[in-house]
Amino acid sequence: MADYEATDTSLAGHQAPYWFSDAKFGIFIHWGVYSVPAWSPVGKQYAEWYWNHMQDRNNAVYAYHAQTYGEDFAYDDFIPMFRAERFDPRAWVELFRDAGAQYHVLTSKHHEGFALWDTKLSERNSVKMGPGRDLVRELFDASAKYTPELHRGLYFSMPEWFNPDNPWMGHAPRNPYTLEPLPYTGYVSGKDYVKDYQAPQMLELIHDYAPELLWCDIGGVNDSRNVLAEYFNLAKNSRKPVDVAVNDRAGIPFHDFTTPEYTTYANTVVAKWESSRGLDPFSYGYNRATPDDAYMTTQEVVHNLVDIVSKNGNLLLDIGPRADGTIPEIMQTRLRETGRWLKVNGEAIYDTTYWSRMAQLGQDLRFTVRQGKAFYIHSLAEPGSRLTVEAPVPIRSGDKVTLLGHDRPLTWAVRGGALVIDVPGPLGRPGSTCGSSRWSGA
Ligand code: FUL
Repeated sequence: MADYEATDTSLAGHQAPYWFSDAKFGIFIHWGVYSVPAWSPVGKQYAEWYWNHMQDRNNAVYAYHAQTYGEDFAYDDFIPMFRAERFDPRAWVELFRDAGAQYHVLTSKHHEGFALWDTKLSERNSVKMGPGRDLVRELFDASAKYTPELHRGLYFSMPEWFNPDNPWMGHAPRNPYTLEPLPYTGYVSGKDYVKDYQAPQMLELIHDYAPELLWCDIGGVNDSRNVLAEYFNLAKNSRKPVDVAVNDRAGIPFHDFTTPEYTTYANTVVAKWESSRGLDPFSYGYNRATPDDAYMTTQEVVHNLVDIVSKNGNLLLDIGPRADGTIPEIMQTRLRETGRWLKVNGEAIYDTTYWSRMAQLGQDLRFTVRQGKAFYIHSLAEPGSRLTVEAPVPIRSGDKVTLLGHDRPLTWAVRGGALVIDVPGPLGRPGSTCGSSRWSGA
């Protein structure tokens, strides 16, 4: 196949790779300078937007910041407090693996413009300031070494709110209380934002870190046609070709998948999609104000995952580490419990496809298929001793029905056009009441 060209027609020939379609479950990590203040009204707005929120006198962050740090304390004064001193990349990736995730996506740079890798395009990065470490490199190296089965992705914000060269968004930094101009720490202005900075940064990531997934954000001004053509060609022509994926936020029409945020699609969408959200009720970055009992329960995670997978999506579940690099206990617990559910039920999730006739939504049932091998019924509600499936499902006499995690086959019958399965006791397992039954042709 010829190389990709920087045109919409040529890029349109690219598609989400199989690994991505099959992976179903990834971990999103929002980590940056915003992890230092890590505050927002709970469940209302994203904590990683702290800098933006503090500029607005009507936002709770504006008052909180003045009260907690003082009006003279600039956002960039948080940079030296971002130290990552307890960051243990091996522990991170092993946690992701134990969660049953198949890929991870770290914010290489969020809208605050602070890069977590050793970018040569600016000193506003984690090697020159703050941690003094190349956090992307360390995570990727640990992942390649200890969890080679996980796919490695990077989030990249196309605009930066307060980059003085960014023609499209925001304004150069100012003290929100006095409106005095402030420096954009580590950055020398006067560049062409896209040509001299944004696109070369993306290419640095692509060439030096080889992410298998590029999770762009916000779009806006860009040189994405050229950047992505180069990305695809590099992946395709490398000695060990890799299949890479790009989302729909690079600022051009082309994409491999769409990205509903803190929401999912109501029905099956045949073009590949991935829904992201935090374990936090409404934040990707860590919010110190969120009480443990406001986080998603494991049952909610599992239900979300099953619902999304049954409609052809992936779930990219986000955690927000603290500034020191530790992952809050509640997030670790939720991930490990999800992993325990997936250990038993993963065969009904990974490598499956959606059932063309969709979910039995009213009945809290979801379906997935392993082509030619098995059909899975997921019950999001506790069915009691009998599970009735009214939706037309592909069962024939002689087929065997089992409940994942139980050995013995279940008895079933077709009554009045509905499939009725006898259920052996409650489906509930610690942290989850989602049972998946498999049946395969006898
Ligand atoms: C959004 C960002 O503004 C949020 O902070 C977060 O990164 C989310 C995944 O994408 O557009």
